[in-house]
Amino acid sequence: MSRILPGETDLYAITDAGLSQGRSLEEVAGALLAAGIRILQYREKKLKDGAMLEECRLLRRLTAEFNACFIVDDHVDLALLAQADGVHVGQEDLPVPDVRALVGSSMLIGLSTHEPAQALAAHHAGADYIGVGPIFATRTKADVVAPVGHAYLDWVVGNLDIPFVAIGGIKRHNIGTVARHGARCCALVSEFVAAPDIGVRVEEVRRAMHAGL
Ligand code: 3NM
Repeated sequence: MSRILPGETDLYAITDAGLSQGRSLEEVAGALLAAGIRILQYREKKLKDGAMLEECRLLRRLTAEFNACFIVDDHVDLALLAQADGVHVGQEDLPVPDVRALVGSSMLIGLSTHEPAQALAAHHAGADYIGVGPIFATRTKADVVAPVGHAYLDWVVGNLDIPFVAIGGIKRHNIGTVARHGARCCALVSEFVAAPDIGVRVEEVRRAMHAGL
């Protein structure tokens, strides 16, 4: 089990079966972890619960081999059953205090936020970290709010002391500006899982982030 927070590591990867170019979850996750990704989130919107539980257990085994942190999106029950390190919820999912009542104190809870009021509420409710986004336009998440650009990110950097991960439309070519605005951890979906060579892509993204390109 590895409780690693955004900010303790620079990149946060999220799975997406539909964008993975026909590769298996095991292949994609294995490539991400071998490339040094330390936080991996399982995000799956189509499968039934039984199939998702099997995939969560697979990812739990893989992340444990790499001492990486394993987070499950949305599904508190699957996070508990697969002994994940954390669960990530959205604004319309179960409220953070109720999730805490279910998962206890040792499991991380992440909450997606899109504006200052939501970030403050997340902090007060006891979220361990927040998602800050979408920084740029993204087609990966259905029904996502309009991009918040850097304005909301700047507000979080200037006003809150809570671990956070910037997300939404982040790519090799723009991650440098996100880093320059104070994001110490960025989450990427399509840029990683759709890459022809995931290991090479993670290296390129990391280099661009730290160069502030
Ligand atoms: N959450 P990509 S944006 C899962 O703003 C998710 O809360 C967002 O995918 C938020 O890196 C997003 O492919 C999708 O743009 C990000």
